[in-house]
Amino acid sequence: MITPTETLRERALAALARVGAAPPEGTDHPARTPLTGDNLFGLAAASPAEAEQAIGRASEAFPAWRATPAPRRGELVRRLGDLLRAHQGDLADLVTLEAGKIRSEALGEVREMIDICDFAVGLSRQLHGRTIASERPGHRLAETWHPLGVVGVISAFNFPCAVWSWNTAVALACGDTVVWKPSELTPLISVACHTLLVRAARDVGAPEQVHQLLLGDRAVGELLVDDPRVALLSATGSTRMGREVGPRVAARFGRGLLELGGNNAAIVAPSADLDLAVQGIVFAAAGTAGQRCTSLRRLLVHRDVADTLTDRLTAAYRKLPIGDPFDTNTLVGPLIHTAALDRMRTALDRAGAEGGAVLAGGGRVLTEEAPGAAYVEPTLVRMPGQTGVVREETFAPVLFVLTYDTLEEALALHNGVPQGLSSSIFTRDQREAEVFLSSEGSDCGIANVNIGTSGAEIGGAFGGEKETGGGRESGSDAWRAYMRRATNTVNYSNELALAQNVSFL
Ligand code: UN1
Repeated sequence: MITPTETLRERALAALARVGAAPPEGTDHPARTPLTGDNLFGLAAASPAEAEQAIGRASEAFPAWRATPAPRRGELVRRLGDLLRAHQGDLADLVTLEAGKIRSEALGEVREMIDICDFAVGLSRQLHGRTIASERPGHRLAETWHPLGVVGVISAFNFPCAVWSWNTAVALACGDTVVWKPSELTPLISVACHTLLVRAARDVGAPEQVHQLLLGDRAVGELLVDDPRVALLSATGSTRMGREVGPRVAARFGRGLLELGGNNAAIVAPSADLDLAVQGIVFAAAGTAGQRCTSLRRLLVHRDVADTLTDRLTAAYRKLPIGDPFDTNTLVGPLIHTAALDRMRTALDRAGAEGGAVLAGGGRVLTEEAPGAAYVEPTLVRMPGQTGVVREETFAPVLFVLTYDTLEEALALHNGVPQGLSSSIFTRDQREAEVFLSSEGSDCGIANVNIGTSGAEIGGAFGGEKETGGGRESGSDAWRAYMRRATNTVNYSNELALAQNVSFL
């Protein structure tokens, strides 16, 4: 049973009311749900003039925010974290309603927001630079980190609020102001998060203008991309989008932080603990209906264990409960829309033409109950090699299985795709694990051992290489992208000594 649209609408209204958001009104920006494929409400999109004004407000708010001591800025983020904690269930409802995530993953996404707020509060007391040994007597060489300006955040439907929070919690602690353009597919969760942030600002006496929300289509995003007042543009989405955005931001000497497509692989070595591998693989490949940037898309299995592993995976895939993500038994919710289903079918057709054999799944389900939605069976496809379709990212639960004989061959296949986000190896051989993590191993921004490719913690830096765009968000020292560095040379002697022993005058 799929929850009827009217019930979903009521659920959305109730969640919005509890977070204190105004009821949606408007016509030009639909809010829809992938659970049934129906529209829930109409919302108002920002006009180009309104978008300009919002960027203006964020820009005007910057000088005062920059001058606010960082630990005081952290108080805003702490309050935001408190409000996110208090509204976990409401926010998770909206994530499920708009992105189709199952309850535990929707709550997990909200948890990620709370975690990054905690992280950013601590960070607000740790924005430190280095002191460096000067080559001159009586000199001090140091670096200071300053707030950067307005940060534009463009986020995708699949992590409609966590990716915003990685950027926003860190940017606010760093003294930046934020303009957010969420995915057109997830406006309600964006309104809810914005409402809570505005409330947090009121509660702690911070200026509300430090955060601006812009609902709208591509044109609104383009304004952010091209506006010289936007010092950093952090964009999450497809490689195609990044190819357009990156050069445009660079052309105006803005900073870009890109988190683009992944084509993540796991290597399964002969020594792997197969119980653990099966669990890790199924979550990474079929979880979130294969719609994470970090979803597992390629499985490189040693020939000795290939049949055993594929048999076990096939059995596990056949048992996966697909359906209404509000049903606590469901593990696989819908794809975001029927266009995603079309792309999945095209990929499967191509795989067939390139010699692939479907081992499990591949079908569409619940077509009668929800004709406008796209519920699909996670699909396992055995491929004869790393053909064209395997080298591309298809944002759906399709896992291509390839076999290998030597680790060298596995690594060549592993790195032989244009993307470089996440990766993993299942092995009990320490030497193999270390090779995989070494400079000769995985070429990705994330490399794991005995755990799948998805589900990174916020404490590490998140992002990847090659066509994934090179950006790093979230934890570790990713905050540096949100600040500007000044190198300071201070002469506390009575002499003017020039560097490199230069003499003059
Ligand atoms: C994304 O899909 O854009 O590592 C982000 C993960 C999550 C974030 C994914 N923590 O799967």
